[in-house]
Amino acid sequence: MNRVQSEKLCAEALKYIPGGVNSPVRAFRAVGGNPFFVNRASGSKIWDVDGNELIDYVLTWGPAILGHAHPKIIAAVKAAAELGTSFGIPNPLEVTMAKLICELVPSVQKVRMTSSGTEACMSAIRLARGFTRRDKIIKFDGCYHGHVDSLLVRAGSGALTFGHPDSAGVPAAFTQHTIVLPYNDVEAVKAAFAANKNQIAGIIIEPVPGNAGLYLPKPGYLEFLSEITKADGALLIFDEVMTGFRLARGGAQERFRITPDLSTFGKVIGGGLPVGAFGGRAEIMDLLAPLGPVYQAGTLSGNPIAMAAGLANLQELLDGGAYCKLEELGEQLEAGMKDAAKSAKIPVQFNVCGSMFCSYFTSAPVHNVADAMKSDRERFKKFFHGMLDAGIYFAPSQFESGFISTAHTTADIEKTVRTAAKVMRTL
Ligand code: KE4
Repeated sequence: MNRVQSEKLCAEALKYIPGGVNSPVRAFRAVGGNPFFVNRASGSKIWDVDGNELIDYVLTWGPAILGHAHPKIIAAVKAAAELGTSFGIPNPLEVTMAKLICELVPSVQKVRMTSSGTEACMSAIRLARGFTRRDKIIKFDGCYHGHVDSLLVRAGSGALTFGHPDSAGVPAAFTQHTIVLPYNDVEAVKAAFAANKNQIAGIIIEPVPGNAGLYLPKPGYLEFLSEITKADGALLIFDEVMTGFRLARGGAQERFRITPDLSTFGKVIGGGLPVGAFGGRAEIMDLLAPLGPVYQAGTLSGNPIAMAAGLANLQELLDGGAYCKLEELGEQLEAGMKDAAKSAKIPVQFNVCGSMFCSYFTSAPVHNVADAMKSDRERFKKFFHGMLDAGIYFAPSQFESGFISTAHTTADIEKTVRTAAKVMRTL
């Protein structure tokens, strides 16, 4: 595949941007080679600067759930931009967005917008500590909640990809209150609470982890976390930045019928523009400034253009059969990828939850990051490039989730699984 222009841009970018990228996972370090550059996208397709068309299963890491450049989002952004790009003064769209999130997610009685998922998670942790007057936080290895100092401990996504799950530059003092446990391990959580009675402010968890590839909560695991936090007076924080409004209208908490105390959101609610949010019971949220003592702020929080894009995304998702279509496409991809692995006679664990998925090249099931680390990453690299050269873009790391949009067609999925069968035979 001709990537001359991308290579030129990459060389230029490396002069001015660390690693040539504004976010590490884009750098292809996990799969080798240089990233391609994109300047156009529509529906399920992206085009790189050399004109190569690709079926996109990264979808800007989740936000493009309707596919790229959806006409209703573009129109909403244009209309909002005509009226001004930012006011720093409350605007009506912030109220519309807050009301919609509260309607869709019953556990959220009040919500505060931010400009990223990192900010949302950082703020939710601070709020949980302010509400409980406790310091300790439990997170799970392989889960990623943005690049918050106190949570960059055995984190997933790029941190895991680059082998720095505990980032440099984070003083030990900043993580001394962070307890990291294996995901899907009930006994480990029981032991942590027993050893830290009435000291844990909360658990923050990706209900369906998508930052070490993708794996699912074991039956009863999320219910157990809800019970043990309630019993100890700790809060349960669902990080739904990736799963929110994707795995169901009300996110993973609707899909798995769990009521967390706080939730964080991002991606889908921004329709591709910079947005995050965190919300929960009013008695907790009302501790936030200007009402209460927990400070949190943001110049561009609730930005009118981001609100317009996010609202257009959500409203379109709610209007039609989007969620049924996402489930169907996920099932089609799952069936096809499993058949491809069988025909190629190589061990693949294809994990899927609705429209999120991941292929692990291993014969053993993957239920946590320790299992994920056993997968054959050399095979993953070859698979990634084989698919890319055939015009299909999967996430450039074993430790990321793939995404499907309502713009993906049956033909896209058929081409993908047909190609996968061919590429897997070369691995
Ligand atoms: P942002 O600060 O990147 O908007 O959100 C952080 C975040 C928080 N929680 C979860 C569950 C997330 O998945 C993320 C961000 N996801 C990554 C993809 N794995 C963003 C991609 C990137 O870092 O460039």
